[in-house]
Amino acid sequence: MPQKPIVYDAPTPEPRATTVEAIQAEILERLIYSIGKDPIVARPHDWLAATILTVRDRVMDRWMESSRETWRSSQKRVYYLSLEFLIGRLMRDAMSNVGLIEPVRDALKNLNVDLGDLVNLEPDAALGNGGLGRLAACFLESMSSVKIPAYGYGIRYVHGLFRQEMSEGWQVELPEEWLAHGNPWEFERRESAYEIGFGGSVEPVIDPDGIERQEWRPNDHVMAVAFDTPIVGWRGARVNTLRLWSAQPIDPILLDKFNSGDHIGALEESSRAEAITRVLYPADSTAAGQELRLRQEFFFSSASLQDIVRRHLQQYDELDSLPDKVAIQLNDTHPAISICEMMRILLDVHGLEWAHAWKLSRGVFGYTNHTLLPEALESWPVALLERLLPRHMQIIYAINAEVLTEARQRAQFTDGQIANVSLIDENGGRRVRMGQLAFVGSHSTNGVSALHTELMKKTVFSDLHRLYPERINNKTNGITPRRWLMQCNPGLTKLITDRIGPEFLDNIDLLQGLNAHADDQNFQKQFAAVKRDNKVRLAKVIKDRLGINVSPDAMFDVQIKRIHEYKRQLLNIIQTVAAYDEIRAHPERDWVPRVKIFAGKAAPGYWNAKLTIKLINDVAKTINNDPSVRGLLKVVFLPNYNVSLAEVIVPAADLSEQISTAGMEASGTGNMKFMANGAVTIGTMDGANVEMHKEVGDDNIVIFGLRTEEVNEKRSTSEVPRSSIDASPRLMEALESISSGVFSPDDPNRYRDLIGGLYDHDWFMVARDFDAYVAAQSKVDKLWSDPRRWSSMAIKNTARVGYFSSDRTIRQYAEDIWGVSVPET
Ligand code: B1H
Repeated sequence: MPQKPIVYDAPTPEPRATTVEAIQAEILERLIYSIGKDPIVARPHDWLAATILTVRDRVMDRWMESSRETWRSSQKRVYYLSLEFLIGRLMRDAMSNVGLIEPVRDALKNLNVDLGDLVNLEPDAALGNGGLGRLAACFLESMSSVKIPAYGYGIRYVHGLFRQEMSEGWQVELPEEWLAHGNPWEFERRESAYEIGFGGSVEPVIDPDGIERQEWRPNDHVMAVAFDTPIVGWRGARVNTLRLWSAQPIDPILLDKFNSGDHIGALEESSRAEAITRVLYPADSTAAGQELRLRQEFFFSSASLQDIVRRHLQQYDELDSLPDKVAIQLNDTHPAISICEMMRILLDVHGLEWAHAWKLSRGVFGYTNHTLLPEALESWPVALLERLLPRHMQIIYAINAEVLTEARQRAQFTDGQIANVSLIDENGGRRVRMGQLAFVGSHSTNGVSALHTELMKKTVFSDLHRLYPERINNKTNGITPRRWLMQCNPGLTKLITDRIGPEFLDNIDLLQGLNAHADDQNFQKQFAAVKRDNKVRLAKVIKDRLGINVSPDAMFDVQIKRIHEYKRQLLNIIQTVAAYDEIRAHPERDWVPRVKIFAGKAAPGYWNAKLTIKLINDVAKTINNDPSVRGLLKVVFLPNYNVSLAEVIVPAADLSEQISTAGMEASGTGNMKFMANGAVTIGTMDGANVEMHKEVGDDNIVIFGLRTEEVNEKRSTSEVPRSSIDASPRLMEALESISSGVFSPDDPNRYRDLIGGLYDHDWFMVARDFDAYVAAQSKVDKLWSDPRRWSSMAIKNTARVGYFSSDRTIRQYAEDIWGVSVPET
């Protein structure tokens, strides 16, 4: 029953006061009346919940106002569909964006509670693996900050990304429990629940007006229930909604079974339904491939699409305006089945003609590609789709027929080209390629850095690009400067404010004003002092968690990210071993003291990644306990890398390691966070590093290694890696020591195969980039030895980070893809 919201301007209660007294009173009130705890016995988690509820109240007015405004002015809405939102903690972010940090701190102090302790108690919402999920979280914050009416749609996983523990240097995965103490941020919306079907059959039916339609009759259903979280923008510009779906059984207890005495069997449906949203797949840059994953993808796509169409009809009562009022961005192909679901809703539920539905649908969708790695390109067996989503499979065939006819007739494609653009991969078992589906079903397909976008045109999507030459466009990634500068680095934020004024807080491009101070000795000293404070803070974390002493005067050389062969943690650790050998061989030289800091999780089934973690820990143990290095070199692996740990490590980094094999990292976003916080990058010409190099200039970044074309050339010719190993005594010695068991005396063969791979094929060019990397590291040492030079570089990195703000990225999406006008700041 479509129903209009009647009252736009109903009187609302006064917004909550933000004085210390009012906040203090409300925290107490919440503690007693919402949490049900006497302040005398309240535990830290109770105080946290009461504080979050108090902060949340101060976001509510803006939240409602924001959605009213969207209704009232009939603005276009943007929907960001993502299987991952790697949000981290929300409380400090929300308080900071609405200017409540000081009053809340004081209010809590009067209650004898420390705000910092509470902030650290909040669990990370780790509903994502890495860059792709974190990008979605930065985008949500930026869409609110630049005042775009937007919704994030995703899954409310009961268990986010696994917790990583170390057992004798090996990764052990434990379940993550972010909801264990409840989640005070969310609102359950039982009224926003949709039925999601699976399986069954498709039957032709005749309309009242005599037209034949297809009707899907699923034989399996679950409910999708919405949970909403407010996402507040900078200075409360706008509050948008993150709507996460939770799967629940339609019939929680199968009464027939229950009554016949089968009490466990009666709960079967409940467990089966709830399985869908139980856990995040922990694979970064690899397609998961299991049926449950496809169920997750369809479950959240269908719920989101039903919700979007319902909201649109409620306001506009017709569908022709969909592309004018709705933009849906697909975060990679994980939600690509949405395209078929949209078509099904338009065709089967609303009776539109194919051509009409296709035009509307394509007008609505945009697709972002995040990787070209073959193992990450999703494809599903035709047989599986036919069984689980028979109607959607029919629609895929119909879309394919249309595309292939067009390719043949308009573009005169050859058989080879037809095979490339087809949605069906015929090699080795027929499979549906989700990238091709997302591309043809959207009016825009974008890459996430300039280099990556060019590679899209040349490789995976070359023929589709020929067929639709206007469709591919670039939107270089960005990060939110609120979380990744202002909140995580208050010391630096204050220093910058004192120097160039507070205007940069609202216009990040004004950081450019720091260029003029980059060579000012006094400013350099202050900048270095802030960095040192952050390093002291990190050194304490390292001491507390690992018992390792590191000196804040050493260079903090940091590589933190998912562990993956293409990211080349192996290159870094082999260079560390080579440096260790050199220090011992020439103790008299003037070595630059370094702390090599690593952190990151490996996908549970990714053996080489897990072995790399063990190798880092083995090397760490040997080096850290060897008195002959005299503390000149330390190696640290910090367990359980997550957003909150990144917020402590990034501000303390001197050197940022961005050393992926050229052509393999689509963009990277960690690189930008380090840049904002005044670290110097050592990196390859890959992903967004290329654009960072352009922004800071060759003098303020250390670039090394093979370029993309050279990597391709080496891979395609039979050039063997062995020659680069033979030509480099340093490399040979390091490899020999690792593979002969110097670091693993308990199991001397542990690293034989891992290192052996470098001699055989060396797909990731570790051996072939080694000497260049060592030379680049020596250059880093030289630069470090001139503190004025180093400070100048560091300051210029911060000064020039403006382009990598996700506000800029979002403005470009809005203008070029979504057709949404963004108000000037
Ligand atoms: C990125 C992924 C990814 N690209 C499959 N692709 C996944 C692929 O669970 N899965 O099936 C999960 C994640 N993640 C990253 O996206 C890129 O590697 C980064 O270079 C990029 O910065 C980031 C954001 O665009």
